[in-house]
Amino acid sequence: MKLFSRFIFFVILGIGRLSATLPDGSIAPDFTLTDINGQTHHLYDYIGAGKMVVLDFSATWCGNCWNYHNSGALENFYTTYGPAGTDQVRVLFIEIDLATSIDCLYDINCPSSQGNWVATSSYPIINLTSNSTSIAFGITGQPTIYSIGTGGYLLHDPMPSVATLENNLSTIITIPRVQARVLLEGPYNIATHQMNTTLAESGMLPLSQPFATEPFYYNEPIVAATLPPLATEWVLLELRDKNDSSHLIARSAGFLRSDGMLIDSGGALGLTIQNILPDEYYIAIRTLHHLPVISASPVSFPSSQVYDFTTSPSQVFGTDQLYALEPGVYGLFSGDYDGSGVINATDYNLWRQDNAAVNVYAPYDSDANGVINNLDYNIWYKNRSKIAIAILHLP
Ligand SMILES: [Ca+2]
Ligand SMILES: [Ca+2]
Repeated sequence: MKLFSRFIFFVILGIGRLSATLPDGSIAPDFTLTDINGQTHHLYDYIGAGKMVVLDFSATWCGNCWNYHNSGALENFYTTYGPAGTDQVRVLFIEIDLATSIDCLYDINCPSSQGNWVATSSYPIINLTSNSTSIAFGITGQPTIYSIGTGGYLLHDPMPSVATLENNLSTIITIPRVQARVLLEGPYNIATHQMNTTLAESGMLPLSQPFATEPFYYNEPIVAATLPPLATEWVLLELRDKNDSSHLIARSAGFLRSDGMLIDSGGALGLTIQNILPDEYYIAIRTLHHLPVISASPVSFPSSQVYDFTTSPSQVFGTDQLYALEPGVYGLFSGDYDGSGVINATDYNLWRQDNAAVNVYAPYDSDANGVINNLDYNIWYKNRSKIAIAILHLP
């Protein structure tokens, strides 16, 4: 039985492409699998939620697998860092031999099985009914154990100890950030070469992201406990498909610091993006009142680099999409009060209906100072008929 099972396993794998253990740093292929208790497990959901996922590809007849299983390393690791512990980790045992039944996992009427695998495992057990997952993960022997971190990167360790797994946890779980620098025409101050922080200083800048309304409809509850130092204004970040920049992949909201650096609601540089695998993406930036822009080309993610929208008009896609704030320094055009991507009479009408307000946080506040007056109109007038590239227009 044991030999027969092994024979079947390798014959079936042999039908697929030549397999090899995936090299460290590969992106784990996605799967959705159902465990022996009927629970489904979607790998990218776990990765997107910031969990490290450990996959133990084993077979019930495999002696090395049984020895490793009984070392308790995965069990101990799961107890400490799994859902009942710090909740940083998911562990999945994946039985790869299609010829072994669920009974073999319980060592019932299965002479080839090394023992009762279920009794010594509090983490989920999956009994594969197709080889597609084994093939995708390049399984050529067992056990094969992968640790998968945020961003989907995987590491292969033959039979990792708890210490090795803890090291993986500390090194591969870093939630990637998008880093960018953006200046806004309205609050930009030529004297200081920074953006004014008048909204924050006057208590007008909200703690909650303001993009839930039309036309953005971004409803993530992003709230700052307190305003980060030097926060100028909220921005909405978009990641778009490298092959089709009209395709929105993910969004997040944060602040621009007075020097243009994108910061999160806690003041840290960059914005975290959940559920995003390493790839290249276009970066687009929206605000309540400035014309949106998108990077000239796709940008690697994750990356330690800051994408700087301020250094040249060629940093953005399209012509005449950035305003020269001063020689060599560029910012977004102000005056798009309805976020449509076009500066026109519709925006002017929003300003006109409330053009003498003080102490407000309003999209028709061109210069983002909490006061609505002719200075805002003047900026709109200068920029009227400016148009963002079509894929950024919002209805
Ligand atoms: Ca508009
Ligand atoms: Ca104003």
